Amino acid sequence: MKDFDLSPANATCTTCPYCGTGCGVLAAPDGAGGLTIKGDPTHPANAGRLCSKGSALGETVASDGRLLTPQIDNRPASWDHALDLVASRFSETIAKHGPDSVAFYVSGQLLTEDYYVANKLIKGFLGTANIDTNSRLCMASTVAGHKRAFGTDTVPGTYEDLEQADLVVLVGSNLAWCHPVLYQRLAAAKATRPNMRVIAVDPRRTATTDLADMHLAINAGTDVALFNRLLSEIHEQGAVNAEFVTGHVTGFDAALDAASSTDVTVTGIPHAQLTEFLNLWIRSERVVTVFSQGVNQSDHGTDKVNAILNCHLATGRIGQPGMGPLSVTGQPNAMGGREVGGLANMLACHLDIENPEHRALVGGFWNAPNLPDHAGLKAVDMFRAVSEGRIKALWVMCTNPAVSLPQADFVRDAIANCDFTVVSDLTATTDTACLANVVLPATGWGEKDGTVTNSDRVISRQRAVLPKTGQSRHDWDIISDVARRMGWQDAFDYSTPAEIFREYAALSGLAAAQGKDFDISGLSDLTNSEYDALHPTRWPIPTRGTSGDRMFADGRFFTPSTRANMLALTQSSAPPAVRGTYRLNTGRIRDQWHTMTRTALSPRLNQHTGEPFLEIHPQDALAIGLKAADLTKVESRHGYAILRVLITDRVRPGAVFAPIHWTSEYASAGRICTVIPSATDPISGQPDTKAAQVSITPFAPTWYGFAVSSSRLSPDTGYWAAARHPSGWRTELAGQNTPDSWETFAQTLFAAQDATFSSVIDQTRRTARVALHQNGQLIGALYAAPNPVAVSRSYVANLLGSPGRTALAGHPGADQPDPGTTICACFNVGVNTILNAITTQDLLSVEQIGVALSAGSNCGSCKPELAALLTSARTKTAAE
Ligand SMILES: Nc1nc2c(c(=O)[nH]1)N[C@H]1C(S)=C(S)[C@@H](COP(=O)(O)OP(=O)(O)OC[C@H]3O[C@@H](n4cnc5c(=O)[nH]c(N)nc54)[C@H](O)[C@@H]3O)O[C@H]1N2
Ligand SMILES: Nc1nc2c(c(=O)[nH]1)N[C@H]1C(S)=C(S)[C@@H](COP(=O)(O)OP(=O)(O)OC[C@H]3O[C@@H](n4cnc5c(=O)[nH]c(N)nc54)[C@H](O)[C@@H]3O)O[C@H]1N2
Ligand code: SF4
Ligand SMILES: [Mo]
Repeated sequence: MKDFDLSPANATCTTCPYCGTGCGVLAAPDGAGGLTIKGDPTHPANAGRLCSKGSALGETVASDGRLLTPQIDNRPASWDHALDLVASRFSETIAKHGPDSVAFYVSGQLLTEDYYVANKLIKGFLGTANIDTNSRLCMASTVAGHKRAFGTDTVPGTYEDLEQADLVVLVGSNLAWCHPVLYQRLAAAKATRPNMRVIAVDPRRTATTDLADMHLAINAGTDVALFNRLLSEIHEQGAVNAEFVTGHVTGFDAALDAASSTDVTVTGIPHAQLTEFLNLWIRSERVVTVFSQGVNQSDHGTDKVNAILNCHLATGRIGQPGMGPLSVTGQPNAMGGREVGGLANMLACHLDIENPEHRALVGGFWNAPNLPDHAGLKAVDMFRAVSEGRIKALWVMCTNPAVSLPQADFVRDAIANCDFTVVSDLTATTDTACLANVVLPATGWGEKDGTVTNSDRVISRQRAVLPKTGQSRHDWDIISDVARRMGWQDAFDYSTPAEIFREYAALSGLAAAQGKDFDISGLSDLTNSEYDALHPTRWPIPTRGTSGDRMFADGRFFTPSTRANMLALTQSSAPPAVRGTYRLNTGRIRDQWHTMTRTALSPRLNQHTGEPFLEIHPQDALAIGLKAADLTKVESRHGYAILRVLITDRVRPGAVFAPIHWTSEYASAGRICTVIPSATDPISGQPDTKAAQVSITPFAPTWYGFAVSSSRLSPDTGYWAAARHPSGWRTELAGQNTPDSWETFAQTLFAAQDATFSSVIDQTRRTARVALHQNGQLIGALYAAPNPVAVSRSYVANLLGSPGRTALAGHPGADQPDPGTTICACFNVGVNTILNAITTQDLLSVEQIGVALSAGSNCGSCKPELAALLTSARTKTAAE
């Protein structure tokens, strides 16, 4: 790995475009089309740290595959032509069918300035509130829960609270993989304060639960029962903060009544462990409860959120150092999008669309004639309306709904059949962009300028460090241009993001005068150069030079009475399980980001997990007849996916887990949202993407294969999954018709005219190994067998581009060690190398592994896995 010479003085200070931790990044062009990257030591979120995804950012900015010009019906077009078409089709549709016949579907990855302009155009000028965002799939339950309890969508605490707490409870959060730098901050704090306790509440075992002091393996969907029990216990033990409740809370008695009648046994948490948890929570004054998608993505996610908030309100543990509820946001600008009013039921600056005074205020400020008086359609309903033809013109920006929305096949078909669809993205090959009439090339991270807000309300600048790719344009610029072409020249006469930011900041001052929390009016007169130089700063910022701190320190909330609301909640009962079905939980893996449009471009990020998989308990695998590394068909009435079986007791019997990331770009049938129904939380409209009922059957191919190749293959087999490797590509294959001739099959598969083929075909065992050489170098190899092929994958992939004489063997000779699957993506260190070093060098800690092999010593994302390997190696030694 290269030694970086980046200092804030000669690099660009910007922000990571992935998770809501919001790490500061230093970036400088590397002269080869990429960037060198380092954590920004001055940024308050990360103080120089980065995770594996952040560290690999430089590998994801190359222009290969980027969309260079606008496209109309898959053909290049000029911007003029494309934007005229968009403007005229939206105008005509509105004229003919009314404003509610058009919609925008946007994203928590847009910058605040992009988001503000999109929201202003559709709500202020097109006259409909049909704008929703992928945050509906992500944070909507938290937004609704916060609003019910606090009157506004306010995150009370800061990251420092995590470090100052005596107890941190992680509910439905795989922090070690999904907010790795926050996790590292937590781990570092724990190392200096050993009395600090971390408890993880999650139905399955994860990298996060492995390292927690206690894992409450709760029955999925029963978090309300757990926190209701906690509320009753707080009361029973006399731990209610009577002064706080009397002075600052309403609804305590009703909440307690409802809580007292909850049956906690539905959680399945053993009695002794439950008692320990309750006592620890009650005795620790400084407690932070972190929550994420195991809470939000539920058909009663808002109740889950309020069940947590209730306990903090009853004890007054909010707004003070080291205590409070902390919703960790998913996307880099999930918070900014909420602030700017990107959800269908909000106006900008936390104002409400259904409130006539708020509407008048925003309408007046925008000089907008057309503000709708009702909320727009939420994501799931929006795509239903598209399917039913009620929405006839749709503009999707910075999100990939054909992959990430429940009932993904239904959504894909709805988009394909919509009268007019526009997609703004970086490439034209995403599952969604492929369906659009018009595809507009947006600038990507590294090329654009603006602001984002992270999970603890810190606003940071993203800054351009590279020139624009091709003819791409900034999202705010594209939207403003369309608005001007529709006739609103003055309202959208922006030429810099700074102008948009100033306008937005000024509006927030008016909202604050209405009693709203979000106030950045202190930044409304920034000059362009001050905006460019803006340091990370936490809102509220009512006056220049101030920076926000914890909210609610004075016990005053943003309700009319200034009191917070506790809610009476009942644990909703789970729908009856259908015989023969399994409960499908879905989530993230360490090194991929969402639909992989960027992280899959980095070879090193693809070495950790190279194909879509299904975690299934050994007992269930046995009952279904699935063996390790088999393929399985996961199915519901909405669709199916084909995944690699990973037999593990990390999931419990009856439950399975699959990652959300794979798309048609990287696997034949890896889109897991195809099987997910569109059940939503009735209050927030957030879909429950963690509890589909699915059937699981073997996908019984007649042959399995694995190929490595210098260039990408386009297999036409029953199953395939492709991943980049530093030397080329790795492709998993399987088929239901065994080829008559493996040589012919290989020739078609590799399509390499000038290569020399050598092969070993065993007709009796029905196995085949084929190697391709060109100019004395290995350019491809194929291994096929009737069972999952046992070949040392990283070993043969590493042979690409070398003479590769051992390629046909498929595994290293006795004198060459097989590194095994990559654990440390930064230094490419495999599992076998690590295990071998642990035993031969008597390594006892993650730090010692770092010294011996460098593994874990850069971004630290693999530290949880290193710790797990140490434990397993020690357990093994102890058993020997
Ligand atoms: N590596 C990586 N990091 C990411 C992302 C990514 O794509 N890749 N995406 C970002 C985004 S947008 C988001 S929203 C966040 C999400 O971050 P997380 O919410 O931490 O991630 P998930 O894996 O979706 O789900 C978290 C956990 O919820 C558990 N869970 C499921 N059902 C229940 C339940 O009923 N109760 C409880 N208590 N737990 C349950 C799951 O088993 C899972 O381990 O991650 C962000 N960070
Ligand atoms: N089953 C299941 N489904 C889920 C979830 C789950 O846990 N389980 N999680 C949900 C959650 S929390 C989330 S956040 C969503 C995420 O799902 P999506 O938002 O659909 O996923 P992304 O891959 O982030 O899509 C972003 C798209 O924008 C493009 N893009 C990147 N930068 C820019 C830019 O600057 N401008 C423009 N115009 N385009 C850009 C990318 O190439 C990509 O195509 O998935 C949701 N779906
Ligand atoms: S934790 Fe990782 S993905 Fe999240 S912002 Fe920081 S570097 Fe980016
Ligand atoms: Mo998310």
